[in-house]
Amino acid sequence: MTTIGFLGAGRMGTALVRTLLQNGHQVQVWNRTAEKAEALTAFGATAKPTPEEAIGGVDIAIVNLLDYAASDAQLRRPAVTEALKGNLLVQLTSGSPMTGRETGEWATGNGIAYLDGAIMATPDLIGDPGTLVLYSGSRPQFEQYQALFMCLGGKSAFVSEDFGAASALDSAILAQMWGTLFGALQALAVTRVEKIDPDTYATFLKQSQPVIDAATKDLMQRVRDGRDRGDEATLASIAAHNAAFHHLRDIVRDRGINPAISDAFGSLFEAAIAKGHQEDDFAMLARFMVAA
Ligand code: FVH
Repeated sequence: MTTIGFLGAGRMGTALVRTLLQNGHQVQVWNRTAEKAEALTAFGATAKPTPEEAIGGVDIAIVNLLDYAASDAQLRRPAVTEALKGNLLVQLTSGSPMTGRETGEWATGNGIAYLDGAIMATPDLIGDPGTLVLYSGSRPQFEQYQALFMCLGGKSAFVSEDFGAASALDSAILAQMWGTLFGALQALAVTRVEKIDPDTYATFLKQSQPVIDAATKDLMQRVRDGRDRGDEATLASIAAHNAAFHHLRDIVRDRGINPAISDAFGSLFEAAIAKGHQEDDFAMLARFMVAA
């Protein structure tokens, strides 16, 4: 089995280390607060007092710290960088596409193979067959250790050799999740001021979900294909959406709901209508999300 040097024993780091140990790998672990690394010895890990000792003589170094600032503060120390040379560094700290690319360039420049990862799960799901962890960077190294990566999440996948690709996908998927969560906050504010029982709302939402899912699928396909003009297959024009949106805006205004979320919706409708797109498809709003 593979010997792994692991930096980080927080909630996620602990879940990752325990899963690696359960799958027969040897893990040397360092954590800023040493007690958390020591706790992992009960599961077969070896606790190390410094990061350079944790990643010395291993096949793979895996990092899962709070952020890239914390990670860089360790990885860029000469003793740690030297210990990494000729090995594979797998970064499982959450980051942006920019930090992924910058770290990939730093690693490559120092003779370190690099994979930038994005964990699309909470610690309790690590090791499950349905768990997704995305990787980007060195394809040969992903393929060499694919079985190890798959033990952390059965749906794990290699995205591309662009070091930033995994984090870009992570942020896009999180954006769609936050859209749903903030939409739920808006909806529950309406149910609250209109004194609608939350469970009643949940029941009718579930019955409406196929309509929401179909509209989301149609939007994503239209944006992909550039079919954003109104056509015979348009489900609802911007004008139709905007007319219904104003009912929400009236509730927000009249019932004292925080307008932050509805203002965001309104700003996109107003921008598109100001440019004469009222009869175009909702997909036309995508043009107002990214400067041409
Ligand atoms: N928890 C989750 O569901 C998400 C799922 C998606 C991926 N994230 C990312 O994983 C990274 C770690 O998150 P976490 O939930 O494990 O966070 P904590 O339990 O707070 O552990 C943080 C570890 O980082 C160490 N640390 C913090 N600051 C420093 C520093 N300046 N120098 C060295 N180490 C530092 C901390 O050490 P300690 O406090 O125990 O001494 C923990 O080991 C994160 O990127 C999530 O976005 C998790």
